Amino acid sequence: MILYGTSLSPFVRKVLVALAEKAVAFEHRPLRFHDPDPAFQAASALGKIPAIEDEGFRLADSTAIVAYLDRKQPAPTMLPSDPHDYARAVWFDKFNDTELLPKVIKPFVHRFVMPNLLGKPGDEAVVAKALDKEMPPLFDYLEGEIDGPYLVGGAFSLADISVTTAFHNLRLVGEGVDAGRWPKLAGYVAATLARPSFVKAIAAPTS
Ligand SMILES: N[C@@H](CCC(=O)N[C@@H](CS)C(=O)NCC(=O)O)C(=O)O
Repeated sequence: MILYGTSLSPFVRKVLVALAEKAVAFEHRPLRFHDPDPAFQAASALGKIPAIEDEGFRLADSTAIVAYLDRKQPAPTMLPSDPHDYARAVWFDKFNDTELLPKVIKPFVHRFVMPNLLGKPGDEAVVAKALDKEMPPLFDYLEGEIDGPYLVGGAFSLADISVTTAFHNLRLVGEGVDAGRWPKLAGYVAATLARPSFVKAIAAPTS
């Protein structure tokens, strides 16, 4: 299996963590989104990362790839079988991709991606608004959902991968969860980022 995408991407990191949890062997091509590489373009119609090619099967989208991996290599599962747990894992993945990550990633985009990769200045006003106004209600919600080391079903799952992935990018630009205000979330994020699969995913090549 070939995985396309730099490990700096929180979406690529979702796949890297699932691969590590399942101990699946793969070749990593850590390119950026919209890379002109023809094999990558064939795997990702929209030029987004991550994408995979597995013996001729091509797929882009982190959630779809983790679902594919879960059927191909079921143990340990990232998608619980209990109906309630399964549905909540899908919800937390969607919550991250549509609500949490778009806000949590803003400091990384404005302090790292724009100045370092796009040659444009970042906007600290956007960062301040994200930190002070946009993230707190989402952190409040998560603080109320956390009751132990895992979000769903008493085991590590896609819910934990998704909800945690962008916090590494936040950490890279010197921000994080205020442990005084959100103690459960701060502890949960720190413990999940320290999990061996996350440590391995974070250490994967960025370019
Ligand atoms: N829904 C996709 C989103 C992937 C995505 O947006 N990746 C970013 C990099 S972190 C990207 O490729 N952006 C380029 C673009 O949106 O054109 C997934 O879960 O994989």
